[in-house]
Amino acid sequence: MSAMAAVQRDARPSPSNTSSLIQVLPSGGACGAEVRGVDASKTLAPQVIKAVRDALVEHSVVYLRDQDITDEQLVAFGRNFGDLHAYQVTEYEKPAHLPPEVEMVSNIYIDGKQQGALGAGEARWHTDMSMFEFPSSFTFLFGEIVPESGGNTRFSSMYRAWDTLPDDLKRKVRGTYSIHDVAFMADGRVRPPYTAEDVKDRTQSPGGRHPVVRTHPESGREALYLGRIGFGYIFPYSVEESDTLLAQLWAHMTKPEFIWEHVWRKGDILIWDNRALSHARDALDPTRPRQMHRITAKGERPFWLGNPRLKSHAY
Ligand SMILES: O=C(O)CCC(=O)C(=O)O
Ligand SMILES: [Fe+2]
Repeated sequence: MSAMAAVQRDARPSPSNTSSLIQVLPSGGACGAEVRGVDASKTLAPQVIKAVRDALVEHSVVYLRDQDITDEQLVAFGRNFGDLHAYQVTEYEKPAHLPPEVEMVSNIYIDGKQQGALGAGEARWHTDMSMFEFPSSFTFLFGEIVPESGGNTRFSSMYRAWDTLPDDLKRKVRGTYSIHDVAFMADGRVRPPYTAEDVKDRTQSPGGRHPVVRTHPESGREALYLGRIGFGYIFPYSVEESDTLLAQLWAHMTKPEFIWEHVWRKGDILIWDNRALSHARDALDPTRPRQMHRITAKGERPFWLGNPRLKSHAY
């Protein structure tokens, strides 16, 4: 049996919340729920937005099926959950008609031009925008073009990962913080305008400095928080010790029992909470078009309430 066979996939639930406002159908896995009864293209009542947010905070990732939404409506929907980032993309030429807040994730090329980020490449385990001081809280992906199979998005619960971390590892990382590198691209090359000189000493690399165990600002729960698999440095260890620790942590964080996988349908809006999850996507079949519209909400600076020094951001 492959490791992935144990991953939870579909919602086969009985609704946990059948309030008249929305229905929430938990996946039964470590995270994930379907939310029914919401048309994201419409102006929503504050109670409905609160119910969706509550479901999101409880299940960390939720999806709405059968949505029919313009980019402007997607932006309006996203603004219910916080201020949105405006993108400065460099990877592809963004179509002029897109609002500044909307980015494309696409494996489609037209006249040799890439239509969106990532192409058909793999997105290895990561959390969004953590290379910045204020990473994104929520990411929204709207499935405009979805292949019949392939291109599932996987989520791993960082609450579960922290709760089940062996005590010796907990002792080693509780109260520490790490660098979430900004100067590397996902494929390991140095990201312009940074140079090899900027990343020579990994203990001084540019990027966000965040607690390895963070307190979720809404649930109050503790979660593991690392940037991108294969990168980073944990203070105050030596680079070698940090690499060993990071490898142990990522091996634990990506265990099948913490993972739920979203199988896409056209018209899905998937919303996830970067403060409680890591996520990944396999490489895509370049001959099967897949195109998503993406927005991200700005989050708070990550903190850990277990240590007043970290709480006051003194690091
Ligand atoms: O394409 C996907 O399924 C996810 C890509 C991703 O990591 C992101 O949009 O943040
Ligand atoms: Fe991502």
